[in-house]
Amino acid sequence: MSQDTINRIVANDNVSIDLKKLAEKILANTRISDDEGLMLFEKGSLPFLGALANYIREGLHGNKTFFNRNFHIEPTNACVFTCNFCSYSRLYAHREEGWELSADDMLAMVKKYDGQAVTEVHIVGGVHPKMNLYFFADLLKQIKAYRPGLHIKGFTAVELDYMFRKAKLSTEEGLKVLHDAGLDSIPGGGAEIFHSEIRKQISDDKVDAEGWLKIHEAAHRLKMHSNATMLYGHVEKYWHRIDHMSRLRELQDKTKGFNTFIPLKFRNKDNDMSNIPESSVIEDMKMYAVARIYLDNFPHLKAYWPMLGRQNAQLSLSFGVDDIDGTIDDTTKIYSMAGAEEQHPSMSTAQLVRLIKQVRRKPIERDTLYNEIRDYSTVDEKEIETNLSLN
Ligand code: V47
Ligand code: SF4
Repeated sequence: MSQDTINRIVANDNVSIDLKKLAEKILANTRISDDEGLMLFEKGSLPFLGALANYIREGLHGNKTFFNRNFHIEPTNACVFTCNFCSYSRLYAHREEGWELSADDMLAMVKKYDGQAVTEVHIVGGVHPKMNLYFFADLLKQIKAYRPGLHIKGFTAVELDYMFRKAKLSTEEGLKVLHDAGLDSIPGGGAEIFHSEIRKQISDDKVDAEGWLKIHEAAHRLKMHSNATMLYGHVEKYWHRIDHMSRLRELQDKTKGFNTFIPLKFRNKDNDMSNIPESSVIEDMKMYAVARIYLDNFPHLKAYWPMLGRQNAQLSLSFGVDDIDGTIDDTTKIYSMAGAEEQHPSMSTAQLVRLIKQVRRKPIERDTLYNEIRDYSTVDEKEIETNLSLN
């Protein structure tokens, strides 16, 4: 977007003086306050927010849009916790309705990708009382022994907190056991909404905000990177979202260990919050845009396509997003069970590349840490068709 277009949007008569002043601050790359973030949510129109978020996105990454080749392993959906928004877990007492994979099953899943250029495995699941720290440390060692180059991003702070408490280890000790066994980085799940007023209503019994942040801080101190999520669009107010992002921005100032922020849209099928309507696409795009503007110290903003759908993921690339996650290969059930349109989420590299090119962005394959593996913008359609249809 040209500077002229931005100026025109910002100078529009319908934009209040306060918003105009705020836009000038944002265009000068100055950090905005919590109150200003709230003003964006409450008063910013979609084109206004989109123009500003896109300005920041293009300043950071130009047209580059990142994706990776990955798959998930979900060890179990039995869970000792009872988050009201979760459509996926089965209480441990009813685990016959779910699955529990053995270490051999999970290693077999890794072996399925022999000869395929995947770079990351994402391991998360329910919190199972018998799958303890040492079970997972052993699994990590086996995966690393089999495929040393595969980046293992695994276990939300919720799973980690439970494992460490059960093993009677401190956060630092527990993380060290897993890191030494092969854990490379930590995904962003389990953050939900930090503020206790909302957390009590939606996920009362798992690790609290302080515990979640402490685990990510300890991981960053061990030089492990991590991501951060926020589950939005249910009972929270805009100010709870700002409070959530404020705590993340503060920790990021201290450690610089977060790679990407991932707003997760609440999906309402088959869970205890099914009476709550889902947010509109306009609200979703506003969420991305405000996140891009507010979180000035997060290098990346991800739209997780299995949750949002392909077309909305494309749209989000004009609202601050620079990353759409990966090939996935139909290996996650968290969102399909919660009602996402993608019932079997899987995209080949060619499909991801086309999706990004269709909206005139530059597809860049990355690894988990955003090292660039390949720029596909100049690869011709024929090669994409013949060589990239496989994962
Ligand atoms: O913490 C569960 C969310 C998260 C629902 O780090 C739901 O790269 C919407 O964190 N509606 C786990 N969301 C998944 C996760 C994640 C996903 C992709 C990439 C990364 C990353 C992390 O899924 C949970 C929770 O916030 N979730 N149920 C639901 N009904
Ligand atoms: Fe368990 Fe995670 Fe579902 Fe909560 S969101 S019930 S911790 S699987």
